[in-house]
Amino acid sequence: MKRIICAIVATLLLLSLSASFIGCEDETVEESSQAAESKTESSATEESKLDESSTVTENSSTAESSDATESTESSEGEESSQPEESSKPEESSKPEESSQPEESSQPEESSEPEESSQPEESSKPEDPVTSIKDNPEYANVALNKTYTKSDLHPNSSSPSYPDEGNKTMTDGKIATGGYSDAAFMGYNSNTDFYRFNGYAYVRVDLGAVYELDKFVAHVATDKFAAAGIYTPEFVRIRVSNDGKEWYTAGATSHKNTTTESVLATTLELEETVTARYVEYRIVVGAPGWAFICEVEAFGIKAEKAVAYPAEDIVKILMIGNSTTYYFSVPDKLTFIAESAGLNIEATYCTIGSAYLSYFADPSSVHGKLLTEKLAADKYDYIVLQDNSNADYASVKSSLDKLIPILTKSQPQAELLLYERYSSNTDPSQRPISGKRLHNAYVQIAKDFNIEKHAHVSDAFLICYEKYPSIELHHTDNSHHSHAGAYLIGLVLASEFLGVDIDDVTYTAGLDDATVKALKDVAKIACTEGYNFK
Ligand SMILES: [Ca+2]
Repeated sequence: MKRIICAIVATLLLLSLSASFIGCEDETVEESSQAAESKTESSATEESKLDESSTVTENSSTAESSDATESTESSEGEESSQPEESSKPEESSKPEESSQPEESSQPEESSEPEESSQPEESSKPEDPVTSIKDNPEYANVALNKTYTKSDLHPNSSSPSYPDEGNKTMTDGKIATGGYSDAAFMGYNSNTDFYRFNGYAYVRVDLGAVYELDKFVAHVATDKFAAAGIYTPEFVRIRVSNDGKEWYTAGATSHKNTTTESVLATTLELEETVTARYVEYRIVVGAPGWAFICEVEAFGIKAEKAVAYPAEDIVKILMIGNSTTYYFSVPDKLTFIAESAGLNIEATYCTIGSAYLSYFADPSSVHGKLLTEKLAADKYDYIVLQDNSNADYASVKSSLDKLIPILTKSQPQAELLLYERYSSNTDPSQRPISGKRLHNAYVQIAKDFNIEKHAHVSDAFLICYEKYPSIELHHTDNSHHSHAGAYLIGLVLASEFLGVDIDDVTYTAGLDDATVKALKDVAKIACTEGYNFK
């Protein structure tokens, strides 16, 4: 009590002393709020977009048809019709980011006796002095710079949402109208590039090396969910001084909204990085469209390029189909592992409907994709996930061909089995096909001496029984949902990487009760497993 009174007195004293410094706080506040939140007065144009909205819906339904994969088990369509799935991206995972810079300018922080026992507090007051934000040159240095990008549209029937003269992303114009505002560019999770890689990208050449501390992408929100347009789950920011060596600076976060048209998903760094090139990897929310109208990078001219910190990173290659890329399972795994203190990088090698045998044929699209991914990096782990129609004999015959290719190219990599869930659209059949899948993967693990085997089929079966209200399947009633992807990520993180599920703070924007239930399910699946009758 005495300490608190002392602290208050000290604070009051300090407040009066430091009143003259308060002005400098405004600058910081201004920085963080310059997100340029939408002006929603559009709507006049809204009707004229009806035709466009049908284009969007059309395209998003074609999205599925190529996933015909689990043909007998899955039905196609409507990736885009579930607005609520993606309505809570991981804002909760990094709430403190945007508020951190200001802390240091609050005078009372340093005056409280108990604060001084925390070593990091005492170093904070220096930040504003060294911050590049204080430099009068500090600005969005991506403005009007050139860029390259991944493909925008899934097929030729979709002429909408183009890039206007390859300038839309950096022309300073932020959409203020509906989703047909020409300021938007559209990315769709059904493009080949997206499905093979798990992201779409915009790569800006700043023209010179800059010192940067903040990255923003202005994106359309779930306000347009009915048209199949969703807020991206996040944008991963990668930077490079030379266009060859890349460094992952982090991922953006935001508070989702359904009332505003546009939000600024933002990454703010505590330590600056230098870069000439900035890559924005857009990871869509619900499968469907993501609309972007501007990317920004804030900083000042750098005197010289500074080498990136050495990354102690676990690299994982994930080979499979939509059961891996749907709702970005590799990214869910990454965030789950990162929140528990592991630094991992998960690379997609995925094509809708693929069987593992397809990847063993070097002349096929699948085989070429695998060859490219194997040549690109050295992986610590390679995850194998087969089509749900592949029975034990089929998986075994695929792996007889595929494993020699993998071990020849990546002798250091440990193979891991992702025991996939049943994608049967008839819930009453899932225990039967779930058991079949479980048994097949157990036998495969023995045959090929694969030690780590993620019991995802077990987890789904446990969840259906213990928490029937949690919807693990998407609106097609076949693929997994956003919550399903989170559960898969938990099981993979625990069984592949040894992550303690209790240490996981990432929530994927799911509510507390759902996160608690899914963690409970994952723990049971990874220890006892499902009680197959
Ligand atoms: Ca723009």
